Amino acid sequence: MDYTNIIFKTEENIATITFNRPKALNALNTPLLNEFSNALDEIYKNEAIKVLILTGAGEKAFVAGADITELSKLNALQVKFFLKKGHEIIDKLQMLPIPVIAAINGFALGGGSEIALACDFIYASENSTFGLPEILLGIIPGFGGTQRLPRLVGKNIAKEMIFTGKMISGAEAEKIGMVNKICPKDKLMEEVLNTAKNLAAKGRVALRAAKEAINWGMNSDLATGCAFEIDTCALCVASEDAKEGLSAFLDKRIANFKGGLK
Ligand code: CO8
Repeated sequence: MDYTNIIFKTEENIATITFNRPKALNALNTPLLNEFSNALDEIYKNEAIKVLILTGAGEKAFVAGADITELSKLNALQVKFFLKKGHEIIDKLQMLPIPVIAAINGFALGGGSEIALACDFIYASENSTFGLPEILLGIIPGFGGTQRLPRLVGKNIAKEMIFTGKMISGAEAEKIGMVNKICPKDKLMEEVLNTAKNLAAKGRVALRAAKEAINWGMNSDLATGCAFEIDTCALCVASEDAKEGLSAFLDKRIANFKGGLK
């Protein structure tokens, strides 16, 4: 597939998807969502890729939401299909078996915040702005915001953001636990890449297991989550990276993880 609404590149073992409609502040229209979905499928199939970074093209935005121009022409049934497509893609992003870091370089509004909420870490530049402003359009978040935001920051903070539609700075988003780290604008990608390289050097099986245990556990009760953790941790022990990690400790040397799937 040719990509025009996103830029998809892989350097060494780190993939980057850049949302690329800067004239519309990278708003999510159907062609962009199709390309994003296809790129995620490519990443699923490519075992060499160990970390994914998401960011936005241009100086102003990560993603300013779903494309309001496109949405305003749809009837309720068509909106339902559009939203279902969005949910399927964002679920696929969340379930990706590798770490995903959102590098927020400006506005992350509506669908932009909702994509970030499905990532594992959110790093944001000092000039970033977050918000779920759908209420100001007479609608509500439709790409998972009413579900993922309260799970991350708590029910009442999420309600305040969603009921008022207010925008908050990256620094405020960090304070409420939505953002992992705030970086100077010109250092954002450097910081994100440093973290991505750190993660890429870890055992792939263990990273995947940790991500699954946390994601599934957060959606279940404590006992179910702990039972899942026991099984997943035990399975990790069968991996070559675990053999390497455990024997490196006993040999008093630094582990050299190959990061394979065995
Ligand atoms: N969709 C389409 N175009 C957009 C969007 C968007 N979400 N955001 C910005 N643009 C376009 C503008 O129309 C403008 O285009 P043009 O130059 O052709 O007029 C261009 O991007 C630049 O934008 P502005 O001139 O507005 O830039 P400012 O710096 O003045 O303002 C803002 C930046 C504050 C980000 C402003 O553009 C804005 O408020 N954008 C909309 C943000 C928003 O409401 N996002 C939520 C969208 S809804 C959603 O994500 C989920 C919907 C699910 C339910 C759907 C049911 C129908």
